[in-house]
Amino acid sequence: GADIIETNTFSANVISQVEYGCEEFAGQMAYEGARIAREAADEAEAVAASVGLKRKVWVAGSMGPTSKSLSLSPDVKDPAFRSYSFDEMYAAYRQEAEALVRGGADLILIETCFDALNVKAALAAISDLFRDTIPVMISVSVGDRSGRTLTGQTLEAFYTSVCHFPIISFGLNCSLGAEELAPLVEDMAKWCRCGISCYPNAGLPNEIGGYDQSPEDMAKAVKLMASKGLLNITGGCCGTTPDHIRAISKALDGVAPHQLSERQDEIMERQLKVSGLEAVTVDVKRNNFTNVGERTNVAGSRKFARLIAEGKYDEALLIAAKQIEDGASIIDINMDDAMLDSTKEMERFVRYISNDPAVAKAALMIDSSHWETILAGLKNAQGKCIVNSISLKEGDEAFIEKAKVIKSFGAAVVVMAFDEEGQATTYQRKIEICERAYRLLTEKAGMAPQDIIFDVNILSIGTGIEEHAKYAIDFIEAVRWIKENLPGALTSGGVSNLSFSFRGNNAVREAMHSAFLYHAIQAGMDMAIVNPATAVLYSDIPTDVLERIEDVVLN
Ligand code: THG
Repeated sequence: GADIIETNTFSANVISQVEYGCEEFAGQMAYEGARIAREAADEAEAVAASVGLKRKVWVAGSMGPTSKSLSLSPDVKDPAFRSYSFDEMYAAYRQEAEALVRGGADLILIETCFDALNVKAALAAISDLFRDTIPVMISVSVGDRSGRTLTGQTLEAFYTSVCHFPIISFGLNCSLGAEELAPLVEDMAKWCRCGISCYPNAGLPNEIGGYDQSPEDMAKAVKLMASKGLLNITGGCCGTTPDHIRAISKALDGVAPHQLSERQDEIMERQLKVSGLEAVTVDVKRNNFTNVGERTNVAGSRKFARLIAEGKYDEALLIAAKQIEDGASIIDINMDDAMLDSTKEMERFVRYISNDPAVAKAALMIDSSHWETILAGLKNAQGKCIVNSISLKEGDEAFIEKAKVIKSFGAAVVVMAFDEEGQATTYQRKIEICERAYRLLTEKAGMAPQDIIFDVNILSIGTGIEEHAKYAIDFIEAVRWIKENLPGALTSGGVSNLSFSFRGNNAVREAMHSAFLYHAIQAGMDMAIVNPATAVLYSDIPTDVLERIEDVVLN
C-alpha cells in the first residue's frame, strides 16, 4: 500500500563506506539501489494497470546522515577537531544524489538527520546538481522526547537552518514510536511551512533491541496523529514490516492531510527567523527589539582580541556566554585583524561555539570584510546565520553573486549602505543605495525580503566636525524610509560607533546609545549590534543630561 518506497542506499556515500573499505563502490551502490527500487515500483504500477487501475509509486532516494557530524568534535580534548569538512561532506552527498537520480529516484529523502550542518551540505550539493527540479524531503531523528537532535538543536531551529531550500516535507523518523513522536509532530504544525512527514519505529525497543508493536497498534497510533490533521506523509522505520505498512495504509484511507492555514503562512512569511540550537525570531512588531552582542569582535574588544591572540578560546567563549546572559539572542563574531588569520580563527571559534550549549543556543552573525572568512563561518555553523556584510562597493555583479551564495547556505544578510563611490553618509545616498540593493537582491538573487537587513551606517557624532552633526538623524530618517518603502526588509546598525569621540567616558556613551536607540526604534529599527551589558534605560537618563544628549543626537 505504499505510494513511496525508499532505496536501500542509506549509507551509499564515501564517508560511510570508507569504514568498510568500500568507498570506491559508494556511487555504484547508490545507482543500483535506485535502479532496483525503480524496477519494483514499475512492476507494481504494471500489476495495477493489468487490472485496469492507475497507480503511481514514487522512488525516494535515501541519503542517511553518514556517521560523522560536522558540528560536534569526536575528540573531547579538541573542540575544533572534525573528521570531515563541509566541502568533503558536500562532495560525498553530491556523488550520492547524482547517482540516485541517474538510477531512477523521483525524489531525494535526506533522513535520520541529527546534524543540520550535514543537511546544509547535502542541500547545497542537490541545489548545484538539480537546481529546484528534484523534490526533497528532510526527516530528522531526535535523541529523546525533548525533541532535540544529537547535536542539541530543537526541531524548530533545525527547520530554520534548512527551510531556505524548497523542501516538499520536513519531519521525523526513527527515534521513537508513534505515540512518543506525536507531541513533537503537533508542535511542528505550529511553525512548519511545508509538508509534514513522520515515519516512526514500531514502538520502543525491547531489552534485546527488537521492536514489538503490532501492525494494528502502530496503525492506530499513526491514525490518531493523522486524524488531527498533522500529517502529509507517513510510513514506518525500524521494526516495521510490510504488514505494518499495509495496516497504516488501510487505517489512513480517507484521512485528510495536513494543511497550512493561509493566515499562519502569511504571518510566518513576514518574519526573519534565525537559529543556533534554538530558533530566534526577529520580531518586526518591535515590542521585541533584538540585541546582537558586539563583544566577540577582535576590533571591538581589547580583551576578546587578547584572548584570541593568545589562543585562549575557552575564556573567549565566556565573553560570548556573558553577552547571551545579558540579553543578546544573536552574537556578532569578527576576527578581522592584520595579526590574525581571520579565516582560520573564524572556523576555530565557530567550531568551539558548537561544542558549548550555553553559547550555541544563540544565532551567529558572521562579521568580516573577507569573503573567505564569511564562508568559513557559514561552513561551520549548524544554525541559520546572518552574514555581516555585503555591499555594492564592487558593483552589481559581485553583489548578486555573493548574495546567491549566502542564500544557498540559508543565511540572512546585512547590507551596508556603500557603493562604488564609497560609504553613504547622507540621507539621500543611504536610501538610494538601499533601494538599488533591495531590487537586486529580491529580483536577481532570489532573496526573501525578510532575509535582508539594511545597515545605513551609524557614524560618529559630536566630533567637532560640522558635516558629522547630521549623521544620527540621517540614519534614523533613512531607517524610517526603508521601513515604509522596502517591504519586508529589516534594519540594523552598530550603535557603539556613534560615540567613538567620547571614548573613556562610558556614562556619556551609554546615555547617547540609549537616546539614539529610543528614537531609532520608533522610526522602525529592528535590531542593533550593542554591548548588551550596558543597557541604560532612556527613562533613567537625568533630564538635564538627556536634553544635551538629544541636542547632539537629533542635531
Ligand atoms: N555595522 C555592522 N557591523 C559592525 C558595525 C556596524 N560591526 C562592528 C561594529 N560596527 C560594531 N561593533 C562594535 C564593537 C565594539 C565597539 C564599537 C562597535 C566599541 N568598543 C570599545 C571602543 O572601541 O571604545 C572597546 C572597548 C574595549 O576594548 O573593551 O566601542 O556599524 N553591520
